[in-house]
Amino acid sequence: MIRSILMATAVAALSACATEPYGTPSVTAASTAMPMPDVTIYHLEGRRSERIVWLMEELGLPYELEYVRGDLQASMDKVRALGHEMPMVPTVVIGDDILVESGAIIETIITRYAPGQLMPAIDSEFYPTYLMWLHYAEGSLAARLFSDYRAWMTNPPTERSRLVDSEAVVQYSENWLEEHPYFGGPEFSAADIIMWFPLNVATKLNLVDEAQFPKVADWKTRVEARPAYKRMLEAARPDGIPGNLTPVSRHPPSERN
Ligand SMILES: N[C@@H](CCC(=O)N[C@@H](CS)C(=O)NCC(=O)O)C(=O)O
Repeated sequence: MIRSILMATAVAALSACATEPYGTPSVTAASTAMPMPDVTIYHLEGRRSERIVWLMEELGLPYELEYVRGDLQASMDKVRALGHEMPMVPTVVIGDDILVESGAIIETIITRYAPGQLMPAIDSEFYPTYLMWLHYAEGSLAARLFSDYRAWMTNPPTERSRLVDSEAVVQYSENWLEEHPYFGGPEFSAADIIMWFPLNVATKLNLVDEAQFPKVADWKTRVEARPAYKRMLEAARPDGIPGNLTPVSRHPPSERN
C-alpha cells in the first residue's frame, strides 16, 4: 500500500516535471496551422539561407528576403544589425522571434504553419529516419565536411582518415539513396531541402569525387528540377554566387586508400 502510494507520488511528480515548464500543451503536433506572422529571411547568395527560401517556395508561404545583391559583406551587415548574439545565415525573423539554425527554423515553420507538409506522417515508418536526415545534414554531414575542408586547405590528405571523414558521411547518404528516392523515403520532404547544401558543397569543393556517388548526383538532378527550387534561384541567387569558396586540390580516392 505504502509502496503504491509512493509510486503514485513519484509518477505525479515526474509528470509535473514534464509539463510544468511549458504549461499544458494547447496545440499538439500535426494539428491545424497557426496563423503565420511576418517572416523575414536574412540571406547570403549561395549559402544555407537558400534552404529557407526553397522551403517557403515549396510551401507557398509568404516571406520577405533581406540581402544586398552581389555584396556578401553588406548582406552580413544586415544580419549583424539585428543585434543577435550569433550572426549567421540563415537568420529568420518570425513575428517577434529571431531564429538561427536551419533545422530549428525548418521545424518551426512546418510544425506551426504547415503541419504535416513536406514530411512523412508522424506514425509513418519513415518519420524517424526523416528526422534523422533533417538533423544529420548539419549535425554530422556539414560538420565533417567543413572540418575536413579547413584541415585539407592547409594540409591536403594523402590517405583516408581513420575517423569518419567526408567520404564516409557522403557514403552514408549514397547508401540510403540506393534504397529510397528521397531522404524522407518515397516522397520529397524538408529533409531533402536541408541535405542539398552539404551534399552540393561536398562535390563542389572537391571534398569527395562526384563519380563515386551516382545516387547522390541523380538525387541532386531530380530535386533541382523542382519548380520551387527554380523559384528559389530566381529570388535568392539572381546573379549567381558571389565569393565562392576555393575548392581543395583534387585528391582521388586511389591516392588516399
Ligand atoms: N548550422 C547552421 C550553420 C550556419 C552557418 O554557418 N552559416 C554560414 C553561411 S552558409 C554563415 O553564416 N557564415 C558566416 C559566418 O559564420 O560569419 C545552420 O544550419 O543554420
